[in-house]
Formats: sequence, C-alpha cells, structure tokens
Amino acid sequence: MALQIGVVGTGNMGQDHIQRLSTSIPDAQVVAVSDVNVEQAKRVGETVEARVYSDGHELVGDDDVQAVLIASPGFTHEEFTLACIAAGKPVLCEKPLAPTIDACLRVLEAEAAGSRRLVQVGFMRRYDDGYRAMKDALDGGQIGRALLLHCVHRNRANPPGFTSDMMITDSVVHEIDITRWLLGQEIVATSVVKPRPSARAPEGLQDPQLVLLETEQGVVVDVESFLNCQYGYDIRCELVGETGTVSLGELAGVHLRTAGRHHGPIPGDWRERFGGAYENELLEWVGGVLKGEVTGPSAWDGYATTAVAEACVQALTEGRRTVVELVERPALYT
Ligand code: ISE
Repeated sequence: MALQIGVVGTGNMGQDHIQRLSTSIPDAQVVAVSDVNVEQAKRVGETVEARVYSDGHELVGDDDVQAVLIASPGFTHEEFTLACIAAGKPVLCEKPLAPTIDACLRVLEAEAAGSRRLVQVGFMRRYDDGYRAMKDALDGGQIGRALLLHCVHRNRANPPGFTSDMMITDSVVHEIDITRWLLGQEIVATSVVKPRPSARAPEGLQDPQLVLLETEQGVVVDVESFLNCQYGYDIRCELVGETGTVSLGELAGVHLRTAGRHHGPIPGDWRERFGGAYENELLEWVGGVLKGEVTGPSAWDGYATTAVAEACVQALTEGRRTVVELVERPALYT
C-alpha cells in the first residue's frame, strides 16, 4: 500500500511537494493537507482529494496520516516536528529544522530520547546528481585529499523582505550543508567579507557577500552569495584536491553554437534547477519510510547547519572571524 502522507503548509514549496508526490512518486499518496490559510489549503487539497485542516497539529493527529512533510514557514517547524516525534511519525521537514540553535536542540533531544530516527531535514542538494558525482569522485580517491571548495550561489532578484542575514540563513545554509556532507567534516569557524553592494540591491542590503568557512581538518570554503545577480539562478561548485578537481557540470538543456556565439539556458530559480534532486529526495524518503528507516539529512545536520549559519550572521554583524561551538553529538547520530 502507498505511504499515506500529510503535508503541513500549502504555499509554493508545499504545492510543489504535493504535486510531485502525487505525480512522480508511485508509492506515495497525499491524504491530508493543512494551512492557516484554509482557503488555499482547500484549493490545493481538492486537486489531490485530500482532507483539509487549518491546524497542522490536527493533521499530525489524523490516524490515517502515516508520515508528515512540513513546508510551513520556518518559525513553525519546531512545534510540528516535535508533534510528529511525540506521535512516532516520520517527518520530512523543509529547511531550516528550526531557526534558532535552542529550538534545534529541543528537537534533537526529543528525537534522541526515543532512540529512533524519525526526522529528516529537506537539504535537497544532497540528492542532486552533480553533487553526488562530486562526492563519489572525492570518496573514490580520484582527486586526493580535499583542500579548497569554491561555491557560487546567485539568485536573480531578492524576494520581498529578504535581509542581509537571510542571505546566510536562507541561502548559504545549502552550502553549509553541502560542505559538511561532501567533506564529512564539521565547520569550526567562519568570517564574512563585504564587497561593495550592488546598486541593483535594495538600500541597506549587503549584497553580495563572501562567506568563508573553515573545516575541522583545515579545508577552506568560499561561498559567494549574490541575491540580485539579475540574469538567473546560478549555482556553481568546484572542489580542489591534491591531485585534481571536480566541479558541477554545465546545466542540462540544449546549447546552441551559431554565428560566432554560444547560447544555453539558465534556470529561473531553485525549483527548476533542483527539480531532479527534489524528486530523488522524495523517492528515497518514501521508499525508506516504507521499509521503516529514515536515512537522509538528520536532526543533527539541521542543528549543526543552524549553528554554523548563526556564527556566520555574527561574523557578518561584528566583522570578525567567529568560532562555531557544537554540543556533543548524541549516539543516535554517530
Ligand atoms: C531559497 O529559500 C532556497 O532554499 C533555495 O534553495 C536557495 O537557493 C535560495 O537562495 C533561497 O532563497
């Protein structure tokens, strides 16, 4: 039987997940949706014949819901994730696990107390074919020991209300997660360099930023976060090792060479760029849950990423190198 899923949050990300679960994941069925905007929840719920709730807690408590996907705003993640842990239901929570270190620790402690992994955090880049090939090349010894990681994270334009801090907590978090996963190392310190702001960015926004991360074994990572690059969504990554390098390839799509020029497509946003990764993420999550396992990015990964992001924000605000301190890792996550 298909896994019966409830989705909390029917905004853009929630709708994307619901559509993908219903059309591309054969072993999944969306049976319930919830949103404080109940009219929107009704419209979205109707498309997949799901029950509709205005309160996510009622959805978690629905006996027919076997697993939960949380796509509501970040400040609600802690309460819904804790409710899923209390109900013993597997949960895929969009990033961030929670917006503060303390909130992440409460989730971590609740899950660790049950000695069973239920929580997965939606760091979808780990499911991208390109990043996976990079990890295979490193782990397979093809480029020797990692020395440097160069990352570029450009968005076309800023959504309303985006702040300088959010360029880290909402965007650079993905590179923080990829660094930890790709290298298999924690990040121990960070600094942020501030180039002159683009005139295309709203007044007061520090855009672009150059975030430097240092890992426990001395790999240095530079991340360009540029929110108003104007031309599209552009994600690049090159890992430099002792005997070679490996990087994300050019994007799929047709490339035209004519009249002394070459042209190719650039994605509009992350949903287009990482569509394949989101699909792999859901396929593997659903397949795992049906077998009784949760193996993707853990609550520990969610906590560590939020802790590094907070250190980066401090480095940006105070203009100095900031050390990252993590609590001891519970046995469940070793
Ligand atoms: C957005 O919230 C995401 O999570 C995207 O993956 C990221 O690339 C973008 O910069 C964020 O704003």
